[in-house]
Amino acid sequence: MKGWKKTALAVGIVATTGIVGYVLICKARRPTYPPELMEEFHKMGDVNRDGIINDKDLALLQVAYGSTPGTPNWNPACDLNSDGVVDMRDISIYATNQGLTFEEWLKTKGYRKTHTTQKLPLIKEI
Ligand SMILES: [Ca+2]
Ligand SMILES: [Ca+2]
Repeated sequence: MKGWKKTALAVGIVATTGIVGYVLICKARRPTYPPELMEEFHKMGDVNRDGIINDKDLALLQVAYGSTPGTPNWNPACDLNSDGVVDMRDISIYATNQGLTFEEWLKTKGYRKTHTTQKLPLIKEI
């Protein structure tokens, strides 16, 4: 998902008179969304937690359909309403929100996206 996780990696090789070294610069961008927001979106139907409610989530719901804790196909991530069974109530939650992305949903809540950029230490070896 765009904006969910971005990683930039730059590698350069430096060659000077008989000395070969490398410089490695990494920048990692990670979302700073509160975990409770991500959990709330998960419970709206984002079973696989990839930031979009789509057919991949439906496929997981179908596999777990009819299951309860202890049955072979039980997947607690599919129990969207946390009632201990994966059934039509969970499918209904999914269907209501199908197609929604995490960022679209955040906009409806008036939440502004912020990211932190973590600059990793410069590694230089000669
Ligand atoms: Ca998903
Ligand atoms: Ca359920």
